[in-house]
Parts: sequence; C-alpha cells; structure tokens
Amino acid sequence: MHASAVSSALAGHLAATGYAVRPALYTEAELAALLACIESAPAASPNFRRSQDVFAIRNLLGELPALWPLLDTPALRGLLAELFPAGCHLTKAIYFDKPAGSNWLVAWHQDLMINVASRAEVPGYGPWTTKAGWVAVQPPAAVLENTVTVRLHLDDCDATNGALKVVPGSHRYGVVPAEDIAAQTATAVGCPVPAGGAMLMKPLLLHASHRSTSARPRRVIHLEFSAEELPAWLAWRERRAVASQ
Ligand SMILES: O=C(O)CCC(=O)C(=O)O
Repeated sequence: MHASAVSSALAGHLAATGYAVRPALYTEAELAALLACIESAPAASPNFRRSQDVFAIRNLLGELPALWPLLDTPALRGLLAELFPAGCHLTKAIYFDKPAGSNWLVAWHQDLMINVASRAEVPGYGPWTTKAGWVAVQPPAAVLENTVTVRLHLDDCDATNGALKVVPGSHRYGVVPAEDIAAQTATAVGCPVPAGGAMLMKPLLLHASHRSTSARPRRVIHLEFSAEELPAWLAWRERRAVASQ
C-alpha cells in the first residue's frame, strides 16, 4: 500500500475513534535498552514517585536525557509523520509502572491539562493548577484536539494488568462535565497492547484503568506530541523539537 494511504488510514481511524493500537513499534532489543536506561535512573529527584502501587517519573526526558535517542527511532519518526504530516513537537513525557498486584485504579476522565513553564493570563486558558512547582492549565479544545498521546508499552498488557479502557468516539464530545461522565461509559472497550507496541490516544478520549490482578508489571512510556504552538507568554514546560523523517 502507498505510504500516504497508510497515513490517512491511521489518522482517519484516530480522528473517528480517538484511539488506535500500533503493535511492534519497538523491537525487543530496543525495549531492553529503554528499560536498562530507566532502571539506571538514580531516583533522587521529586519527579520520581514510588509506592507499592505505582512508580512514576515525570519530566521523564529532563530526568533521563539519555532516553530520547533510544526513543527517537525511524519507526517513531514514521508514525509521527503519519499523524502530523506538517511536523510536531513533544510536549510531555512520563514513565508509569503499575506493578504486579497494584491497587492503583484510574477513574474515568479526559486529559484536559497541559504543563506550562509559568502562569500568564491568556484568554481561553484556564483553570490553572500549581502542584509541587508544576504549573498546569486547561487550554482551548483546539490544542487538545491537535495532540496525540503515544503510550509505549514495555510489557504485554491486557485487562489483568491495567490495560486502558476507552469510550470510542468520546474525544468528539468536547469537555464532558464530571457529573456526566459515568453515563457515557456504557460502550467502553479494553485496549490490550503487546510489549513494544503503542496505544495512540486523543487527550479528550474518556479513559480509565483497573487495578492489576496480574503477576506481571505494566510499564508504559507516555509521550504527548502536538502540532500546536502556544500563544506568546505561554510555553510548554517540556517542549522538545522532533526531527522529521
Ligand atoms: O496509565 C493508566 O492506567 C492511566 C493513565 C492516565 O489515565 C493518564 O495518563 O491520563
């Protein structure tokens, strides 16, 4: 099939349903190198959060700069070129482990906030939150609509170890008031992803995950990419240029 046909198929599927699974984005050897890099992290900064139920590293590429050259493969570049033919940048990177038997469950929600360098009053931006020095704001829907989350799975993931559940098409509902979310979840589906594969997701897609009943971990590198530039006075907290193919 011609590359542009593949491109429009993936972008079209994502536009229609709000999510997609791309298996085998990284090879076993690439996964091993990513895991070795993460495991070598000194874990000394407040951006590391470790408990019995979750291990998370936020500002992942700031904490572990050696990870980006391992992530920035021709396969990732090809995927991003399909999703953003005119180019994009990375806006956020987090690592999450939902360890074996974890009780961490995530309630239904949309990803409404972006991290910015500092607060500035700009029409259309708000509400704001500040937590442990991190400033986040809800941008206009256009910013969220032009963002794709790539969740790279480092382990086989199914319903027993916390695969995301999503409501197909719900990214087209706009911002759903918290009290209306439960009524929208009857058509939810699970999203199993094999190790080395990625789940792609629009931030406005309703999603949730169960606690783990498995003996397997569920390690994920969560990367957000956007084609949107923020208005003057605002800057993405973790912005990183992404080379085109
Ligand atoms: O990884 C999960 O189980 C949930 C993560 C999530 O909901 C999010 O990143 O918004």
